[in-house]
Formats: sequence, C-alpha cells, structure tokens
Amino acid sequence: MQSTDKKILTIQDLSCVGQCSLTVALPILSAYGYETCVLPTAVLSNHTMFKKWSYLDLTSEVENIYSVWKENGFAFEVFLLGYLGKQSLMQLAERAFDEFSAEGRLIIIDPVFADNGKLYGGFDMEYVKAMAHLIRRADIIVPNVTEACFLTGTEYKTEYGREYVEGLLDALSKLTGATAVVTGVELGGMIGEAIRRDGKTEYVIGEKLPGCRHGTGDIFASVFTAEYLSSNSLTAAAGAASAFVQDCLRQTPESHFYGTVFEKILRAQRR
Ligand code: PXL
Repeated sequence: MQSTDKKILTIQDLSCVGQCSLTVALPILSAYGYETCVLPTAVLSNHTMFKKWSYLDLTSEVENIYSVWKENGFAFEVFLLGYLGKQSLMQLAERAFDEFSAEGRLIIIDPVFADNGKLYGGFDMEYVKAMAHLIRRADIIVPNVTEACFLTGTEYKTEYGREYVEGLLDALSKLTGATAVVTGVELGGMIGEAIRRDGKTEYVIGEKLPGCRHGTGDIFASVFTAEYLSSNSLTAAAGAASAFVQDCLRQTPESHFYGTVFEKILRAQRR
C-alpha cells in the first residue's frame, strides 16, 4: 500500500472561525494527498482564545455516526487526534480505535489542552488525568512542553537545559510506550522538538521567530502526520513540520492576532 492510499480519520473540534483543529487538519492533510475523514467532537463559534465562544458538544451524535459507520464497514489506517474538549470524547476515541481500525493502524495523539504554562479555557486536572490515560493507546504523541509538564506532574519552567527535557521525556515514557515528540522545546535561544523513541533522544532544533501565534500546534501535528506517513522518519517529519510552521509565522501579519496564516504556504507548495 502506498502511503497516500492510507485513509486518515482526524478527531477534533470544528471551530467555525480561528484557523485551528479541523479547519487546519483537513486542508493540510488533503493537500498532501490523503483521503481525510473527520469526526467533529464539538462545534464552536470560534476557538477559545477569543473573549467569547459558543460550544455544542457532539458526544451524542458521535454514537449515531459510529452505528452507521459500523453498518457501512468503514476502517481507517491512521488516527490523528486533536482538541477533544470533553472526557466522554476520549472514551469515544478509544472506541473508534477498537471498532474502526484497518490493518497496521497508526495512532497519533496531540493532547491539546494547554500552552505557555496554562490550561486552555474549560479544562481542569481531571481532563489532564484522563488524557494521561488516553495517550497509552498512542503510537506517537505530540504534546507541547506545557502539556508534557501537566501530563507528568513536572514543574513548568521557561528556562531550562537538556536535563530538564530528558526528565520530561523519561516521565512521559512512564505513562505511555508511544514515541514522544515534544514541541516548543527552547534550548540556547533556538526552538524545536525533542523526540524520544525506544529510550533514545533526538533533537530537531531551529531558529526561534519572535512572537507566538495560536494554531501552530495544530499545523505542526497535521504536517508532521503527512510527512511521517510518507518518509517514515520522525526527525525528517519534525523538521519539515517545524519549517512549515516557521514559513507560516513569517506570512502572518501582526494584525492577524487570532491565528496563523497557513493557506499561502500550502498554496506555494503546489507550484
Ligand atoms: O489550537 C488548539 C485549539 C483547538 N480547538 C479549540 C481551541 C484550541 C486552543 O485554544 O480553543 C476550540
């Protein structure tokens, strides 16, 4: 099977405005040539970094969707999880792994609940605990440093060295056998990923651009997934995804405060 013959199911929210979750994953994975199926966990007016948002939880509809999927016999080779929003959806995600997996399936989980040392609006430690349980089902996890700290009960720091990062990776590997790709690792004025697979650590570190923008984690996870499926190399996929995010940040004007402009970079790749 060619990598682009793999069918991806991405499970995350649909934020109508804000360039995150499904409105990022769907165009990116599709542009890379993957048939991308979606399971929306919730519909929000916009993401939760705006002052206000509406929220429609889709837990009950997911049950309906699953029963029809069963009848239609659907199965997916790849699962990419992002923002789930509620613990009930974690249980439903586990059911999707059990009921709709094709042979050789791969599970990539981006825990999506915190950044910059803080939980996103609407999350609490119960959710974090449940996510620490869910990630044991993953093949690859892509938490940022804040999420890795919450998941492992490690103190969040803004200044640290490799020892601290190694400690985080050790703690993650006690929670899950998954390969860990920790994003937003800052070392010596640079930024990138720390990757732990089978006890070995690798770093993919590059230039740190000024400012920080919403949605970069979702862009990273989508590009990383697509690149990993085609290259089978964690470091190549992390490097390509970081470079993509950096290109997006360079295209994002100061005035575009609520998200990251990724569309122009996707379009440029087509030329
Ligand atoms: O980008 C992560 C994300 C996804 N979905 C929703 C969010 C956030 C981050 O705040 O609010 C709804």
